[in-house]
Amino acid sequence: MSAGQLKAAITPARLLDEKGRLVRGAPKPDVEALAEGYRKLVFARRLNEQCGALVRQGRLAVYPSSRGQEACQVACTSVLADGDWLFPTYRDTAAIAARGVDPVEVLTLLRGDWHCGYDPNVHKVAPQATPLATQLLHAVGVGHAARLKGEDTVVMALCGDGATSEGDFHEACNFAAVFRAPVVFFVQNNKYAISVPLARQSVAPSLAAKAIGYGMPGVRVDGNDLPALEKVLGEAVARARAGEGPTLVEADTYRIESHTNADDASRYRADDEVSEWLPRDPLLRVRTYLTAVGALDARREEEITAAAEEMAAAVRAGVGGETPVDPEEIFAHVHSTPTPQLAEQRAALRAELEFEEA
Ligand SMILES: Cc1ncc(C[n+]2csc(CCOP(=O)(O)OP(=O)(O)O)c2C)c(N)n1
Repeated sequence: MSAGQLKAAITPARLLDEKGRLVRGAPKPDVEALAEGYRKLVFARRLNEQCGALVRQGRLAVYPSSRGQEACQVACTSVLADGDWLFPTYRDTAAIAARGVDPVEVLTLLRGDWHCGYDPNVHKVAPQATPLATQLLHAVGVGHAARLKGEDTVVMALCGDGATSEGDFHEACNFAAVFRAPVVFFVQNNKYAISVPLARQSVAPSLAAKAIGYGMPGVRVDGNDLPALEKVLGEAVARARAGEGPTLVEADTYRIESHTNADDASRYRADDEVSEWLPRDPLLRVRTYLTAVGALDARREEEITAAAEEMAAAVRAGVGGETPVDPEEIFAHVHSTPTPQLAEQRAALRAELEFEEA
């Protein structure tokens, strides 16, 4: 890209305003596609709620909720073709489900199992990454390899605002830009990295502005506006597919709940701040718009709610049961020949378990 084509994106792109009205001059969204998007938003919200309940019941070890970020979760998958890849983080369970993976399979990892539950190759969804930004390098590798093989695969790589401070983020962006890898870096800027607010994370004019340094376009979009997200991400995907290289997209959104169930957000942010974001709810905005244009009525709303309830019941049934866990599995699948230290630890654990059983 020439220097002239690059400029810092600061004002987020928007199609629907906070009251669910089309912004002046915005193209009218395809109502059928938006209605389907709304169904997915309701499913994502219901999944977040259900997982929160399962954590409180001790059925899930941990759940990083994407409540408030559901439009990002839906949009980043709806713009992908079947053969494209998604590289999610621990917070992107709802995105993986929106991609079509059975939520029960997705939740295997968060139940504390050692494998990711679903087959990444079948769904073209990488395992959820917990180490920050590592997945971005893997995503670039997959995209670059596809390009070398002459395939038109696009890779959607997700991360949070905090992850943009990682070295891996820098390396991934730089490599992708230099080699024109077909990657969309999608940063869900939810304003916090656990307790670290954005202001302590970066003083760049925006996170999208970081793209300039790598020589790729950076776009900022309202992360609670589903049609705007689909437009911006869709354009980035088309660019990548056409061989024009990566794009950095920053979604301006907010993490409504705590980082996880193990965190108490009231210790580092004011309730007022959360209250300010609640009316910007991504579901409300689409619901208001669809209702106003006559594409959503009480009957359709009931049908969607009933289907989401069915999904939640299936999640409860699938995750609810006790699964026998073999504690020795922690030593498996690491080395083909265990190190002497691991063998010693395994023997010590076995002796302790036998002692407890006796
Ligand atoms: C390399 C690495 N360092 C630290 C952590 C601990 N950690 C887990 S989540 C998190 C905050 C990440 O914030 P952000 O990237 O904004 O994503 P969010 O959780 O808000 O979705 C941190 C520091 C980690 N998982 N990996």
